[in-house]
Amino acid sequence: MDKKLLTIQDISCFGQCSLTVALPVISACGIETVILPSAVLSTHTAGFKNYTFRDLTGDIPGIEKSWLENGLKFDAFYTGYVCENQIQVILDLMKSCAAPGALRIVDPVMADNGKMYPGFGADFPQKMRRLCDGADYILPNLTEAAFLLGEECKLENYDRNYIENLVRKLHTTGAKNVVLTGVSFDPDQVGCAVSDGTKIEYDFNPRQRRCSHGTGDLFASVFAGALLRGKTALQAAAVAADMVCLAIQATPDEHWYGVCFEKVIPDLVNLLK
Ligand code: PXL
Repeated sequence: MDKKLLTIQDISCFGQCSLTVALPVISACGIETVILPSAVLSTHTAGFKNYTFRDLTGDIPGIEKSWLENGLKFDAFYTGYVCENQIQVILDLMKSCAAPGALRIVDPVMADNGKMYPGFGADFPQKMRRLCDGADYILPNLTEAAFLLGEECKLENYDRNYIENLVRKLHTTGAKNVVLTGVSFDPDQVGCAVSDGTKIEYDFNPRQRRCSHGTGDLFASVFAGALLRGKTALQAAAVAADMVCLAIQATPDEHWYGVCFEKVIPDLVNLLK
């Protein structure tokens, strides 16, 4: 049987992030993608006003029961933006609905550019650590990494030593492999550090002319899809980073709320051939 991946993150109806990116992208990788919405929002929370927010925590146990009664199990789980009080129900579901050897990929979505996203309390990073514990892969950006470790966030003027220490400390969450994003030792290059707990490898791309919302979700979705297609972690991270660059390049300047990943889905299919 082909592998099935379950992704758990919000539906931001408008905004090109979370599930509206993960479902098309992982599907384009040729992987059957099952979704579990953690919440439904009218838009994402970065730059829109008056967004609606419905937390779906209460629906999860019933969905889990229905899946179990139908014998549905998953070969991989990929979690993204989840709600404050949802960690335990997600851990329970990942246990009960796991096929033997199921993989856990956790993108600890909660912060960027030194700041927590709106709506998350100061203790959310501690809760997120529980999701990281036992994960096969975690994919924090530099801000999320510092928050997970309860440290001050350093976004510039750091060296290789700082990054490699950060990566080593991230393994103390209980994560087996760490992919740290947004790493830069040269103003013209940005990339990621990939660690299996014994060695740290890097992948770099030219820095794009601007940052864009939703690139973390695009990176994690491509990474998950490529990994399930049999790529190594470093190869999957490299494909994911290439896709982020292509998507930014395909996005007009006035398109402020996300990246036009739709236009580069053919490139993704080619990169995975
Ligand atoms: O892209 C991460 C993300 C996901 N979901 C929601 C968000 C954000 C970032 O702001 O607001 C609802």
